[in-house]
Amino acid sequence: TDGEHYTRSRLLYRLMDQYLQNDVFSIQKSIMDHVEYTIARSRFKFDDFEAYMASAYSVRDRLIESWNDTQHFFRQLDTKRVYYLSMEFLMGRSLLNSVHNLGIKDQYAEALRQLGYNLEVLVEQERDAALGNGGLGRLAACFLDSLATMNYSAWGYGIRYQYGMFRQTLQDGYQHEQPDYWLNFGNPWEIERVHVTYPIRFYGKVEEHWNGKKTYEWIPSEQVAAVAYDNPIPGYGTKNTINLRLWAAKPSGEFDLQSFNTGDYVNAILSKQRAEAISSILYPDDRTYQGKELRLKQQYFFVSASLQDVIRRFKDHHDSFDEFPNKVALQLNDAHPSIGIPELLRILMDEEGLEYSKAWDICTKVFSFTNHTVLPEALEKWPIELMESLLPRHLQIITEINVNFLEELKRKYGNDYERLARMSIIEDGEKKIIRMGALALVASHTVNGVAEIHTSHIKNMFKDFYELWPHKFQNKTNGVTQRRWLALCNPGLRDVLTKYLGTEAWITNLDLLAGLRKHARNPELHEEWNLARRQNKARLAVYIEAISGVKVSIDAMFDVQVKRIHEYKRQLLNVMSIIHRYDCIKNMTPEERKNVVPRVCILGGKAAPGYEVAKKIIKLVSVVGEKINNDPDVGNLLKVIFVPDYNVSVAELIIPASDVSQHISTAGNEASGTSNMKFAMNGCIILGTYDGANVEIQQEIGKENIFLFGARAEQVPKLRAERRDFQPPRLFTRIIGMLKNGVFGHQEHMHALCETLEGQGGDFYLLGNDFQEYLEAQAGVDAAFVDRTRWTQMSIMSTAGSGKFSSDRTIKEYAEQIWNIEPFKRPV
Ligand code: HBZ
Repeated sequence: TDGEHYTRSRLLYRLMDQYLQNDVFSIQKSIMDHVEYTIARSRFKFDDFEAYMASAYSVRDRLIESWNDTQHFFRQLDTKRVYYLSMEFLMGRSLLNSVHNLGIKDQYAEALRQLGYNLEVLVEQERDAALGNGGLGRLAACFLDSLATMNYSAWGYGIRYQYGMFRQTLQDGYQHEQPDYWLNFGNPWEIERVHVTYPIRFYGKVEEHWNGKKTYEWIPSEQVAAVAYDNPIPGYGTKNTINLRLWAAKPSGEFDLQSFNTGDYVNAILSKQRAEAISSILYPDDRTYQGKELRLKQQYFFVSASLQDVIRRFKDHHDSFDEFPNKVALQLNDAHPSIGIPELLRILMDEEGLEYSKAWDICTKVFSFTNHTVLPEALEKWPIELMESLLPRHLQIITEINVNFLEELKRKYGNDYERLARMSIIEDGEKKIIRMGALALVASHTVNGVAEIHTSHIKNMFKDFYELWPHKFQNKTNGVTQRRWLALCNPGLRDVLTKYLGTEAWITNLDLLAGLRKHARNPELHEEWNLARRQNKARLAVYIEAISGVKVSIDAMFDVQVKRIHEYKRQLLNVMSIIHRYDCIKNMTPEERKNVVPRVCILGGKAAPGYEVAKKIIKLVSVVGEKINNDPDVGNLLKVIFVPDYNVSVAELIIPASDVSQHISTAGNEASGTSNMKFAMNGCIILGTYDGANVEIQQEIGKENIFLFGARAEQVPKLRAERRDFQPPRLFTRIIGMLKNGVFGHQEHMHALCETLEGQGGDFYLLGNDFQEYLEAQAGVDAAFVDRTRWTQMSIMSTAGSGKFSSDRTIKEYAEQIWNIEPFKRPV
């Protein structure tokens, strides 16, 4: 009755007043309740890990409130939502980020202090959520932070891998991979939604039916269930909290009845168990593509679950699909989720009864696609037989898309069969192959590169498509979230920035950093700037000693290269210049040595487990470090450190403590890079090539505040063609000689590595060509470093010029120019 309804509403409103409070006492009470009732420990005795868990659960309670209200708010407004589909989300830790974004960091720190715990210590108890390889996955994580902070109606969709990125250990200088069973002690940040589950089907056959029109019925022979796990993502300075929904594979209840009925009960159970394998492991291959069936299964698994979820949500509010493109934007993070294109068509046609033309029209209005690399080995291509066996209906649909597309091309280009062959989604040849990149391009309304130079390269890489649809191509230069990558990881500098800018508003408006420029010569700022940075270096020095036993001086220049190990990123070039430096020092008189700028060279990064050359480079760093660090003749003038298990948390420690950071890929290979932005923001000087976002960083912070060197991208093809007649510089061959002659031992190993640089077809990444200019740039870095005033000014100017590289700027561009969505801020 109305009366009952009224009473109930009043009750609910009264209960709303009971929302969790954020004063110190309420926080303490909620932490203690979780100690006792969630982790079942005694209020009088719980260790740091248990205190971390209880704190995390208490923060999660607050996230859930905000999450619920935000979702309710969006539902009521029936907002257009963007769904970010990504195989990878490299989130790192959540505790500090959550309390910071919710605006309750100080209260938690104080609440814990009074209880006898230290927030900074508890933070270290958390395991990284490492559900990604590198740049692509971390970009997705930064984007979620910006989407939430800027009040966009957005969800992330991905896979809840049981094993994230492997843990790297070094044994005798060699990389070893250890499983990352990150869920072992429970994950307090997620919410399991046992009722949000969808069937995901594989294999089987397709039947045709005729009832007035031809219809298709897919009769799959395997089924698993996708179960949702929600991870709330709080915005900063807003009440909005958005969602990252990750799917886990579970055995499906129904479907296998047949095998149970055959009587083989035990084997039927065991075969169901295998369902979980689908979401068990993140492929650790960054840009090396192997046509593994499990990977295609993973892609289809998470994309199908996500689309079913999106359509269910849409249908809650709508009876027809006409409005679908006005309510849904689907972003493909690289071509990995592009199996979603035929999946959406399948659902719309086979399950919702739409005609092909109508379904296709919808498809082309909702999908957009980001490309992250021009390396050909990263392009995903699936053998047609694999698709036919795993997803037979999808192969039919892809074929239909392709037939229609080729017809369109014929109308336009006539019988230009070469062009048709280049553009076809299905590559003809001895073995037919499906080009997922082409599929994504044909179906998406927009394709974007991730930095200006990269976008100009993809126009070239997809030349035919660019000629056909120039309007589809856009640039969206990457960005990073300054919440995590400046405010949180560099509290010392944060205070200095806020003091000199007179406001904390830069935390949501990074352009304000430009206001530092007018203080760039202020000696008081110089002093405070350097003090903050020195404290960061001191913290890192403690860590380095703990992991390597090597004591480093914080007066030395910290020279850093941390990123995935890959030949194109040229860690080998860095090591060769270190060897050169060592060689020079060894040949100096004591008088000359007085002028050497002491350096600590820090390298870190993981190699794909099957990437032999990359693994050899890691060993080389260890071997060179071993020799140099123990050479009393060199002392503090040069140290070489390999930091094992580089991940988000280690990056948060290293980046604020770096003086120089290296981004030295062969021009034309690094799509953008995002750590370059993090380093620049934190006042570190970039030493790099004219590649990726380095070019735009230089434009923003000024030529005089950055060291760029080497061949330009447009020269690279010619240089490669001329390799045959190329004579590498004498110093370059000298270093190769030292390696091969056993100066660092391990001769066989060194020979194998040097082989990649020598002979016909060797040195594909042009280390020899760039070596001389690299050494000159390095000398420039040394000269700048000894002039403390100049150096500090460069450092300030780097930070001041970093405003553009906030992911807030990037997300605003996607929202306005690709997704066509608006912000909706939840009222307080
Ligand atoms: O994406 C990186 C780019 O190398 C980097 O320059 C860029 O800043 C970043 C964000 O846009 N790419 C990746 O991390 N990974 C891949 O491109 C990739 C491609 C295919 C794969 C796996 C990884 O199968």
